[in-house]
Amino acid sequence: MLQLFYAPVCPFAQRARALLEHLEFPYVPRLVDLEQRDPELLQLSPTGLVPLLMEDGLEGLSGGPFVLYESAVIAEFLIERAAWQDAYPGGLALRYQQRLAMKRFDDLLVPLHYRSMRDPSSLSEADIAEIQVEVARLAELVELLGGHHENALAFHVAPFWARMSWMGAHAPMLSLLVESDIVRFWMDRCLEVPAIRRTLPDRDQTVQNYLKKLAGEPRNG
Ligand SMILES: N[C@@H](CCC(=O)N[C@@H](CS)C(=O)NCC(=O)O)C(=O)O
Repeated sequence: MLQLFYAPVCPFAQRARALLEHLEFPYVPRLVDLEQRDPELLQLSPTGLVPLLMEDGLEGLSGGPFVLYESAVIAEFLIERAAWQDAYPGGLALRYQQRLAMKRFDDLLVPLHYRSMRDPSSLSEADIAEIQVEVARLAELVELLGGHHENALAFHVAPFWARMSWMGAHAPMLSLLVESDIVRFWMDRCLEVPAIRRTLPDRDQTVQNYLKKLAGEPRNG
């Protein structure tokens, strides 16, 4: 049986939870309080982060339980296990452009999003130019996919898009993403996928959490 350690507020964890639901895997949800260091999670994962997926029907390393952490890896595991054919629509080139966009989303856009929420003035001209290149590539990709929005790329970005749009003016990255109508409309449609919509956290509580966290953090910390 699969078990998922998650926190509703966490967009990375939502990726895994929404995929579990979309692909109709039976699983045990294990709610984690991010304010407390969960001893079981810390024992299972070297990062101590959510999401963490555990499967007691598979063998882990060193005779331990089979665990996966890192949302992108968990997503690949679930996609492969469900043999989800539509996860990456298109031919070879298009499939790998989607994977590349997902990697750039995590490596570039997500860190800059968090950093710019903490300190909007930290976004340099070079950062903005880099973001704009990725947004333009994403728009092109969405067009090539004919707007298809029930795929791995959608589950990857939609949890962040929801939270970012809820944060409004507190999320400087938002204004760069909405420069592309194609990207904005597509991301809004991704939020209509039932498993993504169902696994969204409470909006007001999430915004309050972020604001509290931002107020408590040093601006360049
Ligand atoms: N790269 C990781 C990031 C996961 C992550 O940052 N999770 C955060 C919540 S959104 C967490 O568990 N934070 C708990 C902590 O820092 O103690 C992934 O993709 O799964």
